Amino acid sequence: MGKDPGIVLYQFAFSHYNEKVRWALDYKGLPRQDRPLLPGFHARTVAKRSGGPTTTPLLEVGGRAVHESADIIRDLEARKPTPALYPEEPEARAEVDRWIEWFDDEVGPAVRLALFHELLADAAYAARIFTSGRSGVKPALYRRVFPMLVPMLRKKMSIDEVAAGHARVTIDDAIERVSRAVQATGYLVGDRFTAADLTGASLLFPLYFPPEHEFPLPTPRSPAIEAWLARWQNAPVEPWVREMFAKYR
Ligand SMILES: N[C@@H](CCC(=O)N[C@@H](CS)C(=O)NCC(=O)O)C(=O)O
Repeated sequence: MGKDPGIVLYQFAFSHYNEKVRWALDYKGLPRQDRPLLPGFHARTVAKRSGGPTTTPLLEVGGRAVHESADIIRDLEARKPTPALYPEEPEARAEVDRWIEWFDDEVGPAVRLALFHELLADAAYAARIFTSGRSGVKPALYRRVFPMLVPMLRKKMSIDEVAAGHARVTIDDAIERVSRAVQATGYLVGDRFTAADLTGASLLFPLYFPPEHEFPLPTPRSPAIEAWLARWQNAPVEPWVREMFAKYR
C-alpha cells in the first residue's frame, strides 16, 4: 500500500471558492497537498473523484472525496474542532449557515461573472492569472491555447454585458448588506470570527486582492483589471475584507 497522502486539494489557484477552503485549512493548521488544475481542462479529473460534478474545490482525505466548499468546511470542523469556525449555540450556527448559503449561491457567482467579463477582455492576461504560481510546459501551452477557449467560456458561463451589469448590482447589494451587518462588532455573527466571515471575505476578495491572498495579480495589470479594482476601491466593505485577511488569513 502507498503512503497516505493526507489532505489533497484539487483546486484552481485563482478561484474565490478555492481560496475559502485553503483559508479554512490554513486557519486550522491542517497541511494539504495541492493538485492545481487549469480551468477548461479540469472536468475529467474532478468528475472522476466527485462522482459527477466538475466544480472545484474538491478535497480528498482518507480515500474519501468531499465536494462543495461549505461541506468541506463542515467536514474540517468535525475533523479538527479547534480553532473553531462555528459558534456553539445552535441559533448562532444556523445564522452562520444562512450567511454562507447566501454568499455561496448569490454573491460568489456574481463576483465571478462580473470579474470574468472584464478579465476575458484580455485573454493573454486572463491566462496568466489562471496559471498563477505554475511553471512548465503545460501552463505554457495553456497560455497559448487559452484565447481560443474564450468564446466557449463566455458561452458556458453566460457572460455578456447585460449579465455582468446584473452581477454588479448583486455585488453592490452585498457590499451594502455586509458592511451594515459588521458595523456593530466587526463580525457577521456574534463578536468573533466564524465561517461566515471566512466565506464572505473569501468570496469578496477579488474586489481587493488583499496581500495575504496566495496568488497576487500578475503585473503589469491589464487595463480592464485596473478599472475593475478602481470600481470597488473605497466601497464601505473594503476595510472589513482587508481586516479579515490581515487578522485571520
Ligand atoms: N458551490 C460550489 C461552487 C464552486 C465553483 O463554482 N467553482 C468554480 C470555480 S470558481 C469551478 O470549479 N468551476 C468549474 C466547473 O464548473 O466545471 C462550492 O462552494 O464549492
